[in-house]
Amino acid sequence: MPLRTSRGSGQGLCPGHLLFEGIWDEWLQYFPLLVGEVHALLPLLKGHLTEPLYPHSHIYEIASRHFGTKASDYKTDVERRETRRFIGRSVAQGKPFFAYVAAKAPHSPAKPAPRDKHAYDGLKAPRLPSFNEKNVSDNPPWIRKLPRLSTSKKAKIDNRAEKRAESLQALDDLVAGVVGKLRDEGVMGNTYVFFTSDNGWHEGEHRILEGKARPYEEDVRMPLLVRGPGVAAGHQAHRLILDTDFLPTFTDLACTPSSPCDTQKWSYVSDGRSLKPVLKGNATSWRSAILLEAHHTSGGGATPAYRGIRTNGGTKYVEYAGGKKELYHLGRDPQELDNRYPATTPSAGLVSRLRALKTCAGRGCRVAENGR
Ligand SMILES: [Ca+2]
Ligand SMILES: [Ca+2]
Repeated sequence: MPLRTSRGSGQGLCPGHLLFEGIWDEWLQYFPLLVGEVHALLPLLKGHLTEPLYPHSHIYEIASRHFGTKASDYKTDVERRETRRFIGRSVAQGKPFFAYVAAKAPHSPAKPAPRDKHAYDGLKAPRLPSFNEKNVSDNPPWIRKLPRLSTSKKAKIDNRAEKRAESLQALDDLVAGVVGKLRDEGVMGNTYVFFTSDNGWHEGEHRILEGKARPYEEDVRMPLLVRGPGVAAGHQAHRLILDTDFLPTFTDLACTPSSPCDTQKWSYVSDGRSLKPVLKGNATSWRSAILLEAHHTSGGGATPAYRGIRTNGGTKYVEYAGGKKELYHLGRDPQELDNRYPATTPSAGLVSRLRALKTCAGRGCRVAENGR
């Protein structure tokens, strides 16, 4: 269960060369850019561009290549083909390889591949108990002021859900193509495959039409699927995982005595921790709480900046800028329908632990997460 946090040095896994310098010597790297702005990396990195599924461009090291609008230029398909080519080339050269394949789908505009555009005609978004939440009298004012979803709003949500599901068909093809290539090349027994996402998404839950970056489970909880040597098939691990864990995990798995890494160049303390013991099923201790935080979130139900704690026991306590608070017990209220604050106040221990998490730095964050 990976959850997002941005606390600390901010050095997690990012699509750049710096953090992995000295480990891998060849890169397959995608930077989806608008045609005509291939060299305009800065605005992209600042998040000012939206990325269509096509036309698009990919940067191969420092060279770039434009793609058109033919069916075969569909972005997810290009990524599947190029990743397979990269794997084949790497295996032929007998080199270790790392492919960070960050597909755009199902992100907006969620345009399906032509072959898939009727795959889920009529699909509706999930109607979770929190969908179009009936009672928001317990919620903070920015949720309270959201009207119940109208018929046209629900239709908009459903239309997007249909397109998202359809755009994911090509992603299924990508996953099958990559795993199939690893198998065909005979390297599956020595390769780890991680499948996850970078954020959750609202589709009408808590009356929020769309969006992310709030402290609710819809926003912060994502699947994490891993296969590889020593990972037992079907094993499930219910641990608090953060995306900052990926960098230390990948380096831990890749840097072995027979394949050492030049880690002396690293001048930072990772915010995350290696998942290797969790993957192998032999973790003896693990973090028991994490920090949730975000700056002001715009969109439906604009949310002030917040910092919150989520424990492995299922308690979530959030403090917003301006003084509003939310407290949920996920064990008996997994949909977060019943904010217990202020009828129930958080324990002093929980409050002080949140304070420790939001003020920690470097190795101190590990202590705060462990709670001892
Ligand atoms: Ca359709
Ligand atoms: Ca409620």
